[in-house]
Amino acid sequence: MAKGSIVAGVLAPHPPHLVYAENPPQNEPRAECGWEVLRWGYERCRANIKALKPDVLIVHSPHWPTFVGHHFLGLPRFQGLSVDPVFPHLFRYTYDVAIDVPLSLAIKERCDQAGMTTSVVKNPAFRLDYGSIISLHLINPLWDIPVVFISANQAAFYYSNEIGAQVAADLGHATRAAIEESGKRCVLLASCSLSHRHFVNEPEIPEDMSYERIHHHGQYLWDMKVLEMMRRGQTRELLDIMPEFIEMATSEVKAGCLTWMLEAMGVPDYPAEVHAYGTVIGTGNAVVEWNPMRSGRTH
Ligand code: 2X7
Ligand code: FE2
Repeated sequence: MAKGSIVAGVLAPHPPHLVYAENPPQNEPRAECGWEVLRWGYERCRANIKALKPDVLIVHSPHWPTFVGHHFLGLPRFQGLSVDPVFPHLFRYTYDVAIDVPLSLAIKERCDQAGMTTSVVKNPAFRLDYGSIISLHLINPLWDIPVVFISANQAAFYYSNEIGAQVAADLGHATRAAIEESGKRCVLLASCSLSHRHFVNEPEIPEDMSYERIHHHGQYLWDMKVLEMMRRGQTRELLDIMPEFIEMATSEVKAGCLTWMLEAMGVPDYPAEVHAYGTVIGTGNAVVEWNPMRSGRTH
């Protein structure tokens, strides 16, 4: 069997507004428009990912936070209604998701071997988190590729951002080892925003773009700094400043998603492709693709 590989990694933010504005049949609320720059960026990224013909999409999301280790899904199918607790008027999404259970359990096994705490969800009524569902929908609205969900273990981040990063890195290395053994072509999704201060009031028409802007300038400067590092392939340096970015911009990368993905990909030193940057209720969001084939690097 050929060695499995990570064929791409995507920073795939999950504001529910983006699915709301797309009006897919799975989502109840209807929108007129909104957040086009981000949505068009997702469109371009989606085409690149589709061209890679991945066997599996693996997603790590802050909205499946766990406090005793990392959790994995152990059933082949989950169906249900996902409702964003803060934006229930924007996101009420009926999902039907196929899980790659062998790969999910193989990553769990690799984590166990590395001395990490894990557990497996076997409750068919378990409700999948909205962050993962949104990123997966925006990357593959047809849902025709099996997925693996990984929970965000927050215990180490409570201790410090630096220790949190170490645990996220261990998870990344375990993920990569399991993928290589699986023989599968995988795409990783780090489901998070960049800067994450947001407004607490919404306009009467949520998609009224005359209200949409960054929460404050300092936050924008941080987003531009980290995007420039991604565009230059300075990923090691980015990981070095991540603890400070988390503090200064209240960044959602605190959940470990981006660190997990970059570490699993071997800390790529080639330029990432920034498909779009935009704000959603004041937060900074970017769709960014690390694709070794497109950057001229092979595995
Ligand atoms: O979960 C989110 C988010 N991360 C960013 C913006 C708006 C809503 O929800
Ligand atoms: Fe979020």
